[in-house]
Amino acid sequence: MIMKIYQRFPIVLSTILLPLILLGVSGVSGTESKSSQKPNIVLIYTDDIGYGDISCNGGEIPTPNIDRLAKQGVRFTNAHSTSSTCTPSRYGLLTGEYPWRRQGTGIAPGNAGSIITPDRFTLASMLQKGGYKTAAVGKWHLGLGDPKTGPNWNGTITGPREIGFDYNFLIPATGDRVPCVFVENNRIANFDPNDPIEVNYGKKVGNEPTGRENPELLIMKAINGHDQTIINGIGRIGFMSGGKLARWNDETIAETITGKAVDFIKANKNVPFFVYFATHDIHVPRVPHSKFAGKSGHGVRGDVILQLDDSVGTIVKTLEELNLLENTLIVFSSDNGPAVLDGYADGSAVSLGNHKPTGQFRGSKYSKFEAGTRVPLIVHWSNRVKPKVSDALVSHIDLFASFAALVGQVIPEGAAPDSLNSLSTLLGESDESREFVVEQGNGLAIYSKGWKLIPATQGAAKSKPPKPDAGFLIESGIASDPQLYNICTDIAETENLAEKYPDIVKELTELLRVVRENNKSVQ
Ligand code: NG6
Ligand code: CA
Repeated sequence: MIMKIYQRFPIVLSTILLPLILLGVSGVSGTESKSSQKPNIVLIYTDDIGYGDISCNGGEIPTPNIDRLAKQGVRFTNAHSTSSTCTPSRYGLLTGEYPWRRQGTGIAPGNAGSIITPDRFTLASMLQKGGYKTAAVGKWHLGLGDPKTGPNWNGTITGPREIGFDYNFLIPATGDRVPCVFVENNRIANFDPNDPIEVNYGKKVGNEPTGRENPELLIMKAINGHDQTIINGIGRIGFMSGGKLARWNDETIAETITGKAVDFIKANKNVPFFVYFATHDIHVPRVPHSKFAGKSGHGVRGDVILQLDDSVGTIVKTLEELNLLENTLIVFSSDNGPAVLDGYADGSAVSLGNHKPTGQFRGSKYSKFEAGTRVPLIVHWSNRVKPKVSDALVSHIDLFASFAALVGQVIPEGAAPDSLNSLSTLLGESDESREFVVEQGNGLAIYSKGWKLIPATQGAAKSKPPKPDAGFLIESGIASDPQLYNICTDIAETENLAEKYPDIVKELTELLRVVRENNKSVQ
């Protein structure tokens, strides 16, 4: 097997290089008439939606709008985000570089400085260069402002605009982190200069109650540190004061950000546009609008799945009404696998019933087991994509080079170093798999040709098979012994075959070493 991997490695590189060189030679730049035919691109990047959370993947909560995209498009069964948490996944998606190659790409606090600096060539700047109007709407969680000192909340807040997004409307970090305000085009939306905002992740600021001091004021019980400043009755991570007029209403986050995405689409209907629509759903805190509260029969987590599906429906309906659906490439996916209990005791665990957020996979968000990064992926484009279920191995890291190929943009040397053009697979025109994917949890795992290796972690406990009927487990995958699973025959990663196949352990260990040490996937 070693030989196979090593023989194929250069082949992969040449299949990547060749199209790039060809594009370079032909110098595709896009004339006016051509650019008007370019497909619009809407990338719906959901938060913590597990593989099994949508009904077309077997979920119990109906998601008719998402299912419609799947029915008319390509539904992938083996698609991966780069990481099993948000910040690194989004970093990988937007830069085409594996996040673990860079320091500072872990889950970011709400006052982190910009993690992707203005000198970087990003997915958005590539599309902007290709003639697209670009927008980032929704959850950001990639830091803002000065990379070292963080944002100036009461002034100009640099960030997405500086890395290729013409328009932005953002939740700065996550719903469970302060500041609980929206940022629109580099300023706090509804900012009142007489009520300046202060944010601190170390010590209390202002005199508003915290979840720790006043748990009786909380509308949902906080666990694991979600007990700092209380905003709208919910304990958050971090402390904030001021900005009272600017604070969001948790119940209307979904409709607010969906409305902003719709407005952007309407305003740009006559030019090619790219919308990175990063939903807050279904991250914690889960506060469904009254339209959805209690409607799923599976608690608030189910209700926000309904809410997410409604947002997707609103976007699709807008495209349809504007006659744009046929020529819009819609990509639907998630930044990482599912969590059920993630900071608030909101009753989600007991409300699951037969709903399995992870589908048949082991692990969860934060995990190196499959459920950490194996996420839903649907590609819809009526003009070009034919309905299909694809089992090809694909990764978010490749969206950058694939979109570049689609719009005829050449990626400058050094940019998007891990992104390979897999456009034909993404459009369902080919079944070609990636050679491997690296799965980042707390540490790295590698998956290639049906085998999955989770290398040993020094000092950890020995690996254990999952307990039958253990319900929803947060499992990191960290263990002191190497774990090898044959995903083709054991999709739930139950039987560790590392002792039985030491050669495969060695080969995958070596492949992972090469990928890490090369500093790039594209030569
Ligand atoms: C974790 C939080 C979790 C969530 C996550 C980020 C604790 C104990 N847990 O650190 O609640 O906010 O970060 O989720 O603080 S993500 O989807 O944005 O990566
Ligand atoms: Ca997430």
